[in-house]
Amino acid sequence: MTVSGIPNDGSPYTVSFPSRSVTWVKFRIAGGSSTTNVGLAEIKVWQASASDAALVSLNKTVTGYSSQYDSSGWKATNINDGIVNTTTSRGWASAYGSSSGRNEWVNLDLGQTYLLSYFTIQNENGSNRNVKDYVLYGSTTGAFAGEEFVISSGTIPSLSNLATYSISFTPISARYVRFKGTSSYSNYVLAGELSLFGQ
Ligand SMILES: [Ca+2]
Repeated sequence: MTVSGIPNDGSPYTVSFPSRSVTWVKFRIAGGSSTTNVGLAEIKVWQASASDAALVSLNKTVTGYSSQYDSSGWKATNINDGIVNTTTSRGWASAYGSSSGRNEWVNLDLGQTYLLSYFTIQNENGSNRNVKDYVLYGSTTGAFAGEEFVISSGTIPSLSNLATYSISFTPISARYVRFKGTSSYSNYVLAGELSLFGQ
């Protein structure tokens, strides 16, 4: 990025920009203030904090799913529509099956790459039927054909009606994500709402 207006009186100058994941930074001087000598007393690069993260998955495109219980109240696109517990959108539920050994997933295209740092799962209303063991994958291509990487995995507790559970992880960049459930507290891999937070 191009920066201009750096003061010449010793006072600090703060430059904000969208977060990026990088290993190296280069500061190149393009012009000085008044002499042929230019310099810089100090440069500090700040790490983005989780508190800067915003909801980045709301109503983003569902690009695929393993199964859905029906095409209305429990369809895959209900997983990130911001709605829980209405007759038209109760959440995403997989097809009926065992409570373990499942491979049920929903893929999302976030529209651009974000530095993701945490997600929340909100349970449906009525009973504790939510997803239990999960893996959240990321991908830069959306293929999920071997190029994907694990963002976070673990166990979500049994949640009461409409309860929300938050899981943080080491921030990582991804545009495409797959939320996979391998077990559940019911015969459905189910989430009222999945919310991804990043910047
Ligand atoms: Ca929903």
